[in-house]
Amino acid sequence: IFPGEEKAWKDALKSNEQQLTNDVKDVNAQISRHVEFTLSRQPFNVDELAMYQASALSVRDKLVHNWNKTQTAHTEKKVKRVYYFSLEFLLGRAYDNALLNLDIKQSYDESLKQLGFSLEDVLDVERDMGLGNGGLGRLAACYLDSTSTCGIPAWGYTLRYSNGIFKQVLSSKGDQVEIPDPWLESGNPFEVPRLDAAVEIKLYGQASRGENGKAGTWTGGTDILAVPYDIPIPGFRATATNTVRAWRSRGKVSFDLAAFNAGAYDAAVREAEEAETITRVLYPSENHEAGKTLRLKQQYFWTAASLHDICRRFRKLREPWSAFPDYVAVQLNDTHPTLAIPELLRILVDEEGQEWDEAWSIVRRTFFYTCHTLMPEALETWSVDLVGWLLPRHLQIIYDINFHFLADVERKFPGDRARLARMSLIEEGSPKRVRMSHLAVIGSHKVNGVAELHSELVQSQLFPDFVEYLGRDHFTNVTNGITARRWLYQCNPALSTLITKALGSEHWVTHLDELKKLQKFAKNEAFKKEWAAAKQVNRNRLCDYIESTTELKVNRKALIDIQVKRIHEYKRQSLNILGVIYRYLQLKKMSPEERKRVVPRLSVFGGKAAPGYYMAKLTIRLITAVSKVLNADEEIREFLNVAFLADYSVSLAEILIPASDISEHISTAGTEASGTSNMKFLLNGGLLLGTVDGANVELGQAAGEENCFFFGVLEPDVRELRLRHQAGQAQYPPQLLEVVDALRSGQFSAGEGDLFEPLLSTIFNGDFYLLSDDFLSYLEAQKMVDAAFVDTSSWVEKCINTTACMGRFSSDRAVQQYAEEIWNVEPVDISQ
Ligand code: CRA
Repeated sequence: IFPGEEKAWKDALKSNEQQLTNDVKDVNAQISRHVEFTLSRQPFNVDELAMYQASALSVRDKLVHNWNKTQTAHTEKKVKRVYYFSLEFLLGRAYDNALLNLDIKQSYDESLKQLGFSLEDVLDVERDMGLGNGGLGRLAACYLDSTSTCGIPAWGYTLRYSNGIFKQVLSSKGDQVEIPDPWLESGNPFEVPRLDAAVEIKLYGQASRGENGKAGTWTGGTDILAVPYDIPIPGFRATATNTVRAWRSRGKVSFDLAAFNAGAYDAAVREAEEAETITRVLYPSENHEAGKTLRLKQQYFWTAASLHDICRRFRKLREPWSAFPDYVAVQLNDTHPTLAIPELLRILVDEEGQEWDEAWSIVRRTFFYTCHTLMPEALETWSVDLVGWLLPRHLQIIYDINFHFLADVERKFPGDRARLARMSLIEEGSPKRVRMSHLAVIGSHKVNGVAELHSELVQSQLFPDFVEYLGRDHFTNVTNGITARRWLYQCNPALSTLITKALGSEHWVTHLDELKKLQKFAKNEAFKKEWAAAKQVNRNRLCDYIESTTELKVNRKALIDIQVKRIHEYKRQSLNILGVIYRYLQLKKMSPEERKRVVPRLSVFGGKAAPGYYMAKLTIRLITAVSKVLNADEEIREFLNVAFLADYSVSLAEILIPASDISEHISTAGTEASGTSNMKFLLNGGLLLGTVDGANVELGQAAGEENCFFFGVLEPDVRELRLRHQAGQAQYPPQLLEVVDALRSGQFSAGEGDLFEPLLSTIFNGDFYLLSDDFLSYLEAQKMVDAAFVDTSSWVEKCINTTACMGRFSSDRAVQQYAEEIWNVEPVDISQ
């Protein structure tokens, strides 16, 4: 395997390895080598950014070393790998995570000190990899972290958007303003470009079917280059290092010399520009599909490039195609990558000469589909005309799949025309549309929802016909999980240190069930004191952040109540802020003496609104407006304050999550598929205020309902209540009307009484998200929170018991469950 002299190579590689040691002196040398040779700088010329780059590159060297070992082991052992296709990977920052996973943070801290920098400041230079919108993208990041830690061979496939999720700033009026996020501006030391592994991807052109299911053709059209950039994902104290491969689009001919010579300067670069546009920006909406052409191009470009890569790897094994599913499992993260199904079929039939039936069987054993939402506005359909124009061969294949599929449905349910229409891959209408979720369900081996309640609703509400047709076993549940590395060990050193001290080792970081042992300390007064002290460290860190980024002065003893997530009507930030207004109105009625008996409260909000989502943006305006009024009210602000923190991100979450006393997960029952920040807050010793929805249900079962604050209507009642609203028979509680009156008076909108009318009118016109039905029980739950918080000792006990029960919500558990029950992929020991 070595070109040239084996000994020469081995000696050289050995000497490279020896240079990766972690003594401070060696680390100094490694960093300075990058300063001198990679950055080509002199010590006097090193600023924080340069130090970040040089030191991060020295860390990358260590990651790359493990990475190569991992990939070599996987290849030599011919293991089955899982490929996680996700249009979003919300990785956040990589540097601190790598230092902790490799257990070299102390050396770097000391080294940077000696070289004249503070590690903390240098870590702060890194920009978040914001290649995602929210839960779905962060879930992908947590899962890759866990595959590495658990030794499961995995690749993440995604797009390398040159602009990630937009940066959110607030205008002086308190409205959201979106600013681009060109995160790659000063380079990314954590990626490795693989220019040699670029592949060509076709769009448009002409297609023809083969006869009797034989090879068809696809010719003409435009070819675009897909260039991979690899990001190493280290396991915790493990050699195993998996990869996120992110594709960048490039023009095939970057410059048209003939056009340039003819004086057509624009035309000379147009084609390249158009090609590059595919990965120029992440679509900034969550749980909503706009059906834009560029989005479909992104989806095809990404899935085709990824499958190309996977097939190339498979061909090297020289196995028959029927063995493909023995080496390859592809997890489709929501419907976004569904085009992978007709694309693999196309490769097998048109390029590899497989018979249709055999090819379809290979496809169905390769793919697995996770459904992340029930929101009708998020379920993807693409117009048949658009698919046919962009991907003519794929449209034929989709029609052929549909033909065989509907014939089979007809055999099982003869004469049931309505059923055929409901199940068809094509929705009739004008225009006709391809239903991507139907294609994902029948082209996959298993379909899973992301929490128990959601998985049930996926079967009963979304795909009941498919459950009857394919059988119950085709559907399953894997409740989401989070990585304790980032979401406790890294973001909350104060609590992590305490837990490690109590449990005697760091074993819990990779075996989260061990937190159970904390229960025996729940009544230990000394331990409780330390627990509360750790929380105060985190509260102070957040309060410092708030005071340095907003004009607020906050009460550091106040109960910190946090709701951070995308702004969406179904997540009901409006319920929260209406509750805050109610609290304010009551405080105003109290005497100063009475007020002193009230538990002071700091309500923190954060989250981005999709740029075109009017109601969500108005909700932000309402929150910031209330914040201004409260903060200006000298009588009240000590007892109640509201902070809207701009530009919620992974890094900001790392500051917020450890600091909460209460966090709010208050979606209308049946609307939030799982939620994952709920798990993070509880893991960090905050308590849950939530509805009986998504993973809240299982969190409540695990932590014990006595440690959570649940309220609100239950999912089975939602339909009936909505009908009641539509029939105009709904009741509006006086407490809600009091708040509405205050808003209409202009008290929170500088006299502009109708500013928030569009928001209020949704409550009085159908109230789809059932604010009026849940308002009273929400206020009740908040009252119980206040009452419980007064008794500090029993409050801390609840927090300890909650954290102790979070083991099940580890993403290690989730990926192991996927590996065993869905992918049939085994962990690999890299050290042997
Ligand atoms: N928006 C759900 O809404 C869930 C995550 C991850 C979401 C969340 O409740 O926790 O997925 N769905 O499973 C989604 O993106 C396209 O659907 C989300 O992040």
